[in-house]
Amino acid sequence: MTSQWQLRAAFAARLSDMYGREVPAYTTLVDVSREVNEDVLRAQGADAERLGSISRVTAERHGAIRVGTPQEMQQVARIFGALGMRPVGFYDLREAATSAVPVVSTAFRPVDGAELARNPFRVFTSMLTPADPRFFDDDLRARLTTFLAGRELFPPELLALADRAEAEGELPDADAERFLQLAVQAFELSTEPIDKAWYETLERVSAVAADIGGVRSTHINHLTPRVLDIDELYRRMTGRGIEMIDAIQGPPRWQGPDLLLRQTSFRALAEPRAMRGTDGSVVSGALRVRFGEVEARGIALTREGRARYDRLLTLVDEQAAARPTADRAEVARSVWAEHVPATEHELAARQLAHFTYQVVQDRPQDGTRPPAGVTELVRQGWLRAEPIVYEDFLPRSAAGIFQSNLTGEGSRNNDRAGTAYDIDWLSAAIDREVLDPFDLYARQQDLSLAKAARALEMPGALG
Ligand code: OOG
Ligand code: NI
Repeated sequence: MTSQWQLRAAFAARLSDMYGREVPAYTTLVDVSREVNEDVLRAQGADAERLGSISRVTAERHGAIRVGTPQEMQQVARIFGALGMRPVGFYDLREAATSAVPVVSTAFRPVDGAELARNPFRVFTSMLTPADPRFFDDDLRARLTTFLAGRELFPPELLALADRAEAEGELPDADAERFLQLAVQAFELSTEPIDKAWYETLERVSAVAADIGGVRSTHINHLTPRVLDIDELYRRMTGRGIEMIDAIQGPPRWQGPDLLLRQTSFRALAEPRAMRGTDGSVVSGALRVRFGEVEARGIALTREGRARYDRLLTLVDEQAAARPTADRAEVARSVWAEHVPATEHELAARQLAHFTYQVVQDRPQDGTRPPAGVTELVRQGWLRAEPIVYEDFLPRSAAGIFQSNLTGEGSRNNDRAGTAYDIDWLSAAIDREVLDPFDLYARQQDLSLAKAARALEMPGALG
């Protein structure tokens, strides 16, 4: 029998092999990430593993895929459900982007600590929003909807195996093998000729819309390794002559602990794709849609911490706009130094970031009673705080990554009102609850505190 986590690990590994064959520069990115991680480990020792063991970090990947309809999203949810991955978070990239990125997204990932430790594979999954009149007029919407309704991304055999794996928690080895083959195949780049006129019609609205709705299949857009020093990675990739996007998205490099998520990518590469012209002839064309992204993960922020992060982004925007010659990263660094506590201890005490708490086993046992309150318990050596790693994504960074890899701005008509989508809409559309990431981190923290309170025989909740 092959269990869900084994399916997940095998799927991630095979997807990586497949993507490495399709996009050789990805293999370079993985190699450079591994070299950087080894160097950081050598330089920092155990500190380098504070946010995850080196074996987890080395194996860690997130993928990105894009689909066209709620039905397709629901099928994706079944396939990832088979791998023990649940939808977490709702990202509205239409609002986070200034150019035309007509998608809303979620991420499928394991949610349980033990499952994340076994294999943390996650997939950022975006769905096109044809109903949004800011991007699509009635005629184009009708054509797009018909086109999407007429394609099949995932064969029924794959979905049936997925449902079984989800319901039973495992698959017999032969079925697991079949499931993995079909699942990986579903995300390969298709060689079927693309209808050039249709693709270009959509491209005028949005390159993302064309990538999703201009073809009859889906594909993995990128597969992202995790690196312990993303600034160093950026330098080394540039040194190898690989063209990176302009910036590292997310928090700036600074003196304090790594927070949330920092991401960057190499620019989308031209890939040969067969194109069919209006006269029916097939020619070899090229499209730039797939890129190579890399990320560094930090500590999960609380709702309050995240609200502060969002406010600081706005503050950095304002200050950078007021000082057009200043380097944005420098501006961000000084804003952070001023507004973000620079130690884990302070972040915890001010409830800006999430931690789990363990009772210190070798604390002095002289019969004294523990003090009240988590901060004091940590300060006086009763509890140890371990940071919880951020397992999710950031809408503004995601929009930045999308935009820096688009060939054109596309078009959007901001005079029209957008169609509203939210986490509840998405839950209903895919027929399963899209989980709130903040709740997941809070639950993990609260469980550890409840356990600590029991161990210390402290009645009532800590926190
Ligand atoms: C997704 C872009 C966002 C991330 O890691 O934030 C993303 C896409 O290009 O489909 O991958
Ligand atoms: Ni990504």
